[in-house]
Amino acid sequence: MADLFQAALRPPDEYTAKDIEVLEGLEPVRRRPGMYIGGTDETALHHLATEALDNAMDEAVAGHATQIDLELDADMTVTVRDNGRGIPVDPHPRFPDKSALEVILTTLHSGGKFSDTAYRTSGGLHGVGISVVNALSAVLEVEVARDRTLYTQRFHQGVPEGGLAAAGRVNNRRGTVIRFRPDDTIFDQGARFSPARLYRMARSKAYLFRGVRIRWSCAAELLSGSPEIPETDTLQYPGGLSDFLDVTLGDRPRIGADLFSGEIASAGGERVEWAVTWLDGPDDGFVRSYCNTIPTPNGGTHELGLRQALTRSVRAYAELTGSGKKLAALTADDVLGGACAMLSVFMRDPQFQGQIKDRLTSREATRQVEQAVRDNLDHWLSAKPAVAGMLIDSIAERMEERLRRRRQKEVSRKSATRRVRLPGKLTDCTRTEAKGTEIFLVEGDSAGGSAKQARDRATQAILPLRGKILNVASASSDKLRGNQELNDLVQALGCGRGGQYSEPELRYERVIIMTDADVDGAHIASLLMTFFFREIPQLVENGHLYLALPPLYRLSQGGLTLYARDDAHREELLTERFSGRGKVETSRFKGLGEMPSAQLRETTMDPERRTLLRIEVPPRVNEAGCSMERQALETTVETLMGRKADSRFAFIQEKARFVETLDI
Ligand code: 0RA
Repeated sequence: MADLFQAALRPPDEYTAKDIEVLEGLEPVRRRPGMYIGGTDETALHHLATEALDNAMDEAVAGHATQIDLELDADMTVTVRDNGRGIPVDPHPRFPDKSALEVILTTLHSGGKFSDTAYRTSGGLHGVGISVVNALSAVLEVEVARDRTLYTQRFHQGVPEGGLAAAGRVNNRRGTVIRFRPDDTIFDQGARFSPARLYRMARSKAYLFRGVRIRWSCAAELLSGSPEIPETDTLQYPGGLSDFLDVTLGDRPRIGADLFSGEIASAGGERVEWAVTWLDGPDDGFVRSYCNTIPTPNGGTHELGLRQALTRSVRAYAELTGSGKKLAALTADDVLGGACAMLSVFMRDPQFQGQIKDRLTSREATRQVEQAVRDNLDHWLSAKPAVAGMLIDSIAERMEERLRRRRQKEVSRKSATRRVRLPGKLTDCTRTEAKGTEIFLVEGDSAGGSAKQARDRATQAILPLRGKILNVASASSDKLRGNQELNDLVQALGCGRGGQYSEPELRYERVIIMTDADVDGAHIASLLMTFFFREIPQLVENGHLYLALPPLYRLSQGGLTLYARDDAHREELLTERFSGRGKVETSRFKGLGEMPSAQLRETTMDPERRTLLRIEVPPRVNEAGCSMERQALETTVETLMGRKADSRFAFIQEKARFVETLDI
């Protein structure tokens, strides 16, 4: 095999038409690697290994592989081997002249998941796909043992060097080997993997999925700088997340000897696993969450479920045992502050958000996690009254400490003279530093009134705007500068605009556009987004701009109340969540101003329960110099919002075929 591998370093003997097509397919990846792996630095380089390992992990999580090997050679070749089903080698249904394997390795986003029955839960889908690893490798070699036959194929910078070859018979082996050496010319520091980083990554995967054994091996000469990393190791942890917490916490003092841990699997192969313990003392703990073994450092819906379950269960237990008063002002942060928690979910077709997809947004995860953890914690607490008592005391202490700090801050804030002049219409929040605060831009005074009632005074500010604001894409610059409404807005934000923008002076962490769930609301939101994009683009680029998603309908039947965003969502809820028996009371909100403040809080403003959309824009420049994606966006904004009505008209005509229902 070593010889074959050497041979792969030679330039390909011949290019066929097929190869050229493939080259075109992966060319964007080589041209702009940053778009696919988040940069060209050391972290980005390690994404290649993560992706290869995630693919093998998928096969294990789906129940088809039990063993994975991860090897790092002295020349920075990485090998990932699994004993799964083997990547399919038969002709691909959509490209009959190519094997499925070749399509998976040379097509963006095919990722092997072209049939959604292949995986029950899948991490690789979230990743960029093994084709990206291929595109960015000087050499990639794949071996598949399937149906007693060994197949091999090699690629050079993503281009096949010949077709898939049957390389012999194998009797007692199946699975996939991916062996690659990243392309030195792509990465800033060349292809230099850190053995420690790879080892830790493999170890965390083994903790996260206790059904797998990962064998590690690394060329000895790479290990001189990291004595703590073994040359070879077998990573297998039957205790899963609990083992991880035990090892990580060592002998730091905890409340109670036993961890609170458990696992709930549903029939469809979806699973929730957790391990939680609380530190004894004032130190802060941590929450680490994962979906399909992929870290979600930015949390998301699954973490929300955990927070809700822990908070509700602790509160209920305190009330049950007569110490409810002690926890009267309890928040999720009080409960989680001292907790060390590991949460791992496995789900089919997970949805992620964010530039590096590190936040889970699948809605159903919240309910699944909350239910699983809640029931178990209720039992756990009642079964251990002594531990539960200590826990409640410790959480109460945290809560008291938080209240004390808040009172102190309020006193010091009131005595400080305010330096900034703020517009009269702004209802500011009481917290003075920007972190954790948000400003809601709302449509009209009546919605502003409701929002004021619904807000959290400490962290949420409200600025009502007078209906339709100026369209900055078609206004003259004089008109723009003289516009009181927009000047007030900039004043409230504190950060200045255009070339004067100053990030540290931005007075809020999030700027949230909250308009009615109707066409006028959508228009106002578009005008505001245009304003920010044109006048304060840095604010958008830095991820501060959001859209709130208020519901359009409230549906209730018996004790069940649900909110629907739009007509389609209402239909979905009516058929899936309500029973056919009995009437479902439906009310349609005419606007945010009409909505009772409790409902506005619950559906749209409460950070624990709402959904926000973050407005993301491509960066102005990227590795290739000027960003084409950004250019395209500028053009779209000009077409849709600019002065030329005829280009807008052309756009509408061209896109009309995508309209499914027209609500007029
Ligand atoms: C697509 C379909 C099937 C398996 C795989 C991909 C697969 C991909 C990788 C990547 C690394 N190891 C892998 N193992 C399997 C399902 C094939 C079938 O139904 O037999």
